[in-house]
Amino acid sequence: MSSNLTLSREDIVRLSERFEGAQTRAYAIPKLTNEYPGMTIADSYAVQTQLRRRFIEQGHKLIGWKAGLTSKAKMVQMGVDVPSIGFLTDRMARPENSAISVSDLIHPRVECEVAFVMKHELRGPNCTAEQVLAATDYVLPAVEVIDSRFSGFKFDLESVIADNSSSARFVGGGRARYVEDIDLRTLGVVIEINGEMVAMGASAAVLGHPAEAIAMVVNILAELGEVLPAGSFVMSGAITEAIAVKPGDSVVARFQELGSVSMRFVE
Ligand code: OOG
Ligand code: MG
Repeated sequence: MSSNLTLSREDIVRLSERFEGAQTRAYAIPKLTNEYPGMTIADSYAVQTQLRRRFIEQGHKLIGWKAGLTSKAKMVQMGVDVPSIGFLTDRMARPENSAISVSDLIHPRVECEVAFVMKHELRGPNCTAEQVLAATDYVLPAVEVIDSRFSGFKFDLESVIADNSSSARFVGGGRARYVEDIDLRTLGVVIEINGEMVAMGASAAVLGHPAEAIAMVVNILAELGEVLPAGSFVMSGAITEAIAVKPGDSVVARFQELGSVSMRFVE
């Protein structure tokens, strides 16, 4: 992937600083391709990698990865037709049933996802869904709170990957299950906000089977020269479109077989 770089080392470092500022101080910036129309996906992952290194240097702990834009509903909503990945750190995690502040976010949206916890390391390329299932310790339901750093939540694939695929917060919870005990393809999910159903779907919406999304994460990691370590927490991508939230909103994501995940949003 590094062979397709068009940005200089200086540009990559400067852009990672731009994202760090926008994330930590919660302000929107124009999408990157306005300034760098010729940038490539390799450039985008180079900026994301630099951002990850900056956070790790500051003491953030890498706890896993996420797949993004893995369902038709998300691709249609965002106008992008290729999935992406992003990294997850300890600073993004929030406890189940907690109050999540929106004052340090720009325009948060919630998504419901199946999360995998790995018992064995996985390496690409050519990682398959079968290998993912064999390497999985258990799955659990999760809600991701995404927050694009781009104005109007508008972007293209190059821009969103550089922005760590809009990663902001996430909440894992519900009931953990072994993959052999459930059919991961047919899990129904419902999202409720303030008691009203706002979205619903089934897990096959994610690339036909959520384990396919984890295999994709492993194969993109291989292109970045990385492996997926044992113990990683990996989210497979939103099943339905993302739903905007505001202070006062109470969110419950109900998953068939996996229980529910709740949180509320405050100022
Ligand atoms: C990009 C991140 C998408 C998902 O689960 O599809 C994502 C975005 O839509 O802002 O996290
Ligand atoms: Mg997501």
